[in-house]
Amino acid sequence: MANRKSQEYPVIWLQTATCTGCSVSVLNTVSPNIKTVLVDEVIPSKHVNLVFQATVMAGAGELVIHAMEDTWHKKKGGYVLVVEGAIPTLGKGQYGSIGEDKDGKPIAIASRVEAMGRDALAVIALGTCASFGGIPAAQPNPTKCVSVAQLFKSKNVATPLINLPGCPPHPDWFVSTVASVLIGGLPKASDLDELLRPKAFYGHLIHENCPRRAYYDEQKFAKKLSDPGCLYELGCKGPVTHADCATRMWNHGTNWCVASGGMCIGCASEGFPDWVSPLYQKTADVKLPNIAQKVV
Ligand code: FSX
Ligand code: SF4
Ligand code: SF4
Repeated sequence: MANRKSQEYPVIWLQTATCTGCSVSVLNTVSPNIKTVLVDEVIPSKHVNLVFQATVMAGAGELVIHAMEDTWHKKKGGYVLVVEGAIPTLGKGQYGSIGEDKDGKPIAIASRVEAMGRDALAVIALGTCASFGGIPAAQPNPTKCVSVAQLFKSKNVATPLINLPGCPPHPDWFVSTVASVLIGGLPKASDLDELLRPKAFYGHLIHENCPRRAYYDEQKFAKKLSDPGCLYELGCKGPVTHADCATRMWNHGTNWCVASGGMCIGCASEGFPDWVSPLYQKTADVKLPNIAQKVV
């Protein structure tokens, strides 16, 4: 347990238009495990206080909404807001709301994220939906979903924002980001790329570190997913997706998409899912070294 002198970092985690896959992924963190992250001192003398997270908190209803709003008002400028999911901007809460106003009317997700984002120390957009819109914002986008960055831009919210895409994101990407904020404060501008992703995790293309890269360079392409060979002609999105899955791997280093005989569908890319669809079709409009003359 965190000791009394430990410095507390309140975290409010809002789930918006999401499948909850981001929560499930982060809860599966192995090292450190989720108990250490949430209950113990993940960094000596500093600990996270997860005030609101609908999937894991024991309470419900007014009690938890009150706890959330209490933290928002009393810790203004001192809490971290995590947003999981895209933000529906159509309607007045019909497509997603959190709590009610004093007249009993639902408070729309978009106004919650805007107001609580404005007062936060920093905002983490967890997952592709929060970072770029993702599946809820895919065409025809019936609820006019936007990313956190798009919402903040339209509402002039200037709070520091970190995007951690991935559908779902790797638990390490979240846990390490939180740990690095506890250790060294907010990331410097040079720690993030132009899409506000930490370069430590998203600094390279999947394709740069893929164990099948030698096949690609030799133009030995798989004809079906279970074949050895590069999966590019079957639709692999590794050449257009920035993430470290090939070296970090998933499930505590057990395996990852390409090594398991599947391919990268580009779940962490800024264009997922519209831009990388059809998933199982070659990305023919990308010019790649040593390949364009043969397959494009
Ligand atoms: Fe789901 Fe998160 Fe995908 Fe989106 O992940 S895993 S649809 S990124 O908001 O819960
Ligand atoms: Fe690996 Fe896909 Fe690149 Fe082929 S196209 S080398 S399978 S990342
Ligand atoms: Fe997503 Fe590609 Fe990583 Fe698989 S390899 S988790 S599809 S970014």
